[in-house]
Amino acid sequence: MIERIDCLRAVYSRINDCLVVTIMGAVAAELQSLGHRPNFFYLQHAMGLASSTGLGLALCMPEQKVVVFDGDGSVLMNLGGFTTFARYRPKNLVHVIFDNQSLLSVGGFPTATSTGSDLEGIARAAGIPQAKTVHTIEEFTCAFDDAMRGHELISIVAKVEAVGPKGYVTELSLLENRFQFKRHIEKIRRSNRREIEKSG
Ligand SMILES: Cc1ncc(C[n+]2csc(CCOP(=O)(O)OP(=O)(O)O)c2C)c(N)n1
Repeated sequence: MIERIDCLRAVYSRINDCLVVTIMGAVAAELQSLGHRPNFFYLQHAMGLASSTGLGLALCMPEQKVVVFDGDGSVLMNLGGFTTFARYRPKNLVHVIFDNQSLLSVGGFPTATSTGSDLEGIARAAGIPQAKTVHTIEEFTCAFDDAMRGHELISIVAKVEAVGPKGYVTELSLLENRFQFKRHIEKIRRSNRREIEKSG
């Protein structure tokens, strides 16, 4: 089975120009270990709501690609998120769920995907026909690249091992990340406004 860090490493160079939102814990620490950037926001505490944060950003900034790195436990906590995704279908949102079948960041308790619940099936039934499950780095990279090129909402469920970094606390504080991300969004908005003014 593949490891999430290898998936992140495989697509790290492709997420320079989008807004990236992650859940807290292992994913956030792994992405930061590859190198933090001002376009990355690691949502702390509000488990389940990275997808909703990504949806809000995608709807507010339709010209901007938004990538969410989610977890199975978080998604299971906010299953209604799929139905809201399906209702608004933002064309610029790429939803990646790393399904390690566990709440790894709090000790590894098994989630419902370990007993057969199928997140791709749930996403499809909620109204996201492009949902797909991947099992290899090649499949993951291919699905991610297609999603980044495409103009359709997609949820990619990557089946990964329940392994992560040794620690989840990083040097970047929540507030620092929050203000940096906000400034980054403001910069994009200013530059978009300038483009519109230039084109008359
Ligand atoms: C509302 C709420 N409940 C519980 C927690 C504690 N918590 C933090 S991370 C986490 C596990 C997240 O699991 P998953 O989304 O599967 O990601 P993984 O840790 O496996 O990468 C939990 C239970 C929280 N932060 N907020």
